[in-house]
Amino acid sequence: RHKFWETQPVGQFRDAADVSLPDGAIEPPTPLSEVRADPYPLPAAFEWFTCDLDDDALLADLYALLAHNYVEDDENMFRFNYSPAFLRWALRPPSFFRAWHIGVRATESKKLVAFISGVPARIRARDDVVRMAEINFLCVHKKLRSKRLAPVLIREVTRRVHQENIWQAAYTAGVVLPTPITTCRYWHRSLNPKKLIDVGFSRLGPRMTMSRTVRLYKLPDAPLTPGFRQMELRDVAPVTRLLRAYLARYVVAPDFDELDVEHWLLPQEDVVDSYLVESPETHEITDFCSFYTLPSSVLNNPNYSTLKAAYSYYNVAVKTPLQQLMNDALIVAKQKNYDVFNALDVMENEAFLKELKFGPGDGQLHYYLYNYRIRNGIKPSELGLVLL
Ligand code: NHW
Ligand code: EN5
Repeated sequence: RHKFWETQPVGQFRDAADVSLPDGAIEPPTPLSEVRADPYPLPAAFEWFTCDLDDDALLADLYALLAHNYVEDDENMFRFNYSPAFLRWALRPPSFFRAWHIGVRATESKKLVAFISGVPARIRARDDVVRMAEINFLCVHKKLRSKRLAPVLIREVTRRVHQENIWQAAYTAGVVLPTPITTCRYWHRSLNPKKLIDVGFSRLGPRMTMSRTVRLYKLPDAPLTPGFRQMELRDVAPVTRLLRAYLARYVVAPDFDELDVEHWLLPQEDVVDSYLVESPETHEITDFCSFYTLPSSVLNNPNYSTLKAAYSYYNVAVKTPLQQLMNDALIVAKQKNYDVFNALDVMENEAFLKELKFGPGDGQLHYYLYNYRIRNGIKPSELGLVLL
């Protein structure tokens, strides 16, 4: 059934019932001298190409490949439209490897036709902090689909990760592969309901009029929590402490240090937004919330070409109730003109989704680990990891 995935060190469906298999690495590392030294062969007329994201022309080519060929919903109405600035942010965290930004181009025309990337991360599974690669942006041009190019890209990124003496990876996908550690649901909170209905992202509920719908999703003009403000560089240390203490509760979560927090959470316009609550009395940082910006192209609509979406990222509520904190996140997203606020049912998110008028989407997100077994998997609420 899975000609490629059956050959890989991932949980196999047939082993699902086997309780004797231990948690942890599925296969041991091999000596670095045994890691294949040269790239896997590509079909004739294509060549490997390590992408330099400092190069604005290359970044524009990568942006265009993804904007036209990356992930769509099941009815092909929307396609993710990651911005160039977002891609640069996502692909250049602390200690990134340039060799993990892997393009395939047509030898003759030099046109970029496929891509896969990895970035390094420390991810904790139970009490085991593991150096991993986070794999993302796997994309093959629509005209080259179903030619078994994806397995070649995956083998090549695996080889380059192994060359750095890293033997595990984390990735997410909308499709079922062997074997998810957990399966999450997307939830959506309308901020601009009229536009969402006009583009077919949502529907008018039964016995609802447009004006009742607009009223249902109305939000205050400004955040309600005293001391709610944007995160700044000076907040990196307290936010890191807050986040580390919080993520310690989850079975699988990133192990963030201050450099990671500065990179992943310091606000960057139209890329990532972070807010915190600073106690007006003690000036202590008590709570934190964040979202990233990932618009979708609206396919085949005469009136609109793009949807502006915010995606819930890492949130920590200690003193402020989580519901109130996330309501403020919705309010600032609305102020900034987002059309919809999306969230997965990970971490404690179930505790605010219904109350804040999120509705379940038609998409799922499956989480995977490569060469790392977690017996019986985990629940979405035990997952403290959000990938972009
Ligand atoms: S998920 C988003 C993936 N991208 C898209 O969906 C974009 C639109 N689609 C495409 O570009 C986030 C193509 O359809 C792709 C497949 C390229 C998806 N993950 O070339 P063939 C990520 O980026 C398997 C993994 O003929 P294609 C995460 C499929 O099951 N495998 O198909 C990426 C089959 O194998 P099987 C996927 O449609 C994680 C084989 O590919 C997959 O022309 C990568 C068919 O290949 C997916 N999303 O191209 C793994 N989709 O065994 C990282 C299909 O079933 C692993 N397949 O026969 C870790 C590596 C690092 C380890 C380090 C130690
Ligand atoms: C790698 N990092 O299916 C990610 N999105 O629900 C790769 N649905 O937007 C994998 N189909 O439900 C990504 N509206 C996998 C996800 C791929 C994209 C995807 C889903 C997630 C989505 C929307 C639009 C559906 C259009 C038709 C959806 C309903 C919203 C409604 C709002 C009001 C309250 C009820 C829900």
